[in-house]
Amino acid sequence: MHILFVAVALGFVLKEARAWGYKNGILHNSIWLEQAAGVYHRESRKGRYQLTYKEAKAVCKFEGGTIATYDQLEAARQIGFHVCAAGWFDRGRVGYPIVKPGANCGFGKVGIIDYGYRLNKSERWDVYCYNPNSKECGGVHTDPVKVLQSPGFPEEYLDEQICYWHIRLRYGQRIRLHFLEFDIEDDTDCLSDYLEIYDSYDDITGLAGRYCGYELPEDFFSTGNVMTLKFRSDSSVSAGGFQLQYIAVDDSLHFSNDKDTFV
Ligand SMILES: *[C@@H]1O[C@H](CO)[C@@H](O)[C@H](O)[C@H]1NC(C)=O
Ligand SMILES: [Ca+2]
Repeated sequence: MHILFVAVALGFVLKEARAWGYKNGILHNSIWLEQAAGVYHRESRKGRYQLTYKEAKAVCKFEGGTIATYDQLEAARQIGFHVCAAGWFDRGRVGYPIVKPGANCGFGKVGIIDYGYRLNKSERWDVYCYNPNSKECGGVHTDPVKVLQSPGFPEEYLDEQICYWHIRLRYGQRIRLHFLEFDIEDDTDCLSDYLEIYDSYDDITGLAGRYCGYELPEDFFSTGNVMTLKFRSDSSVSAGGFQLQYIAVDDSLHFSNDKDTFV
């Protein structure tokens, strides 16, 4: 009885820890995209705090969005969007949204931590983007079995989509992904359009594979009870899209992934 209790309590702790992930010391809640009405945080591929204002706007545009306004960021924050990293937003303002007060972030305050309008637009920060078109896909999924598909499936997906599906099953369950249809613009290294699988509850840690082209990916099994899928399409050339089913499997069954199948 006691052991069960500890296991259940640990489950909650793990869920919490996974929902709030760290990357480079940045506390980052990435349940956000579907909750935050299209507002999301990006850093440069080179790492934290590398973007000038001009580059920051280009990053958002590349993903089919725009740089977020203060009001969009605040609206997102009010429904749980929390990132401990300063980024540009509209009109050269810099700040970050804090939901949970913490000693190491936001000076113990809650709200938009506002660095104000920067006079020097060559300063380097991260960025907050807004992409309202991405609201129609993704989401948080807790059903034990579900079919997920690219936006608009079975029609071809549109350009400039970004979708995040966060799957969270009961503690003690794992997730089996099984692909039914797969057709994403084919290109070396899948730089144009892609589906990414993360063996974690965010798109920060646990990247397990990036897929494009028309070969059905192998089944994938999560390590724990959470998984994230990210789909992105660029500004030209579409394809048929994808459809997959995820299925809850009992943790006591030992499945493993064939690492050779990962791109
Ligand atoms: C503006 O910021 C950049 C990057 O921090 C710095 O190199 C540059 O000297 C600053 N320019 C002025 C005029 O302060
Ligand atoms: Ca494309």
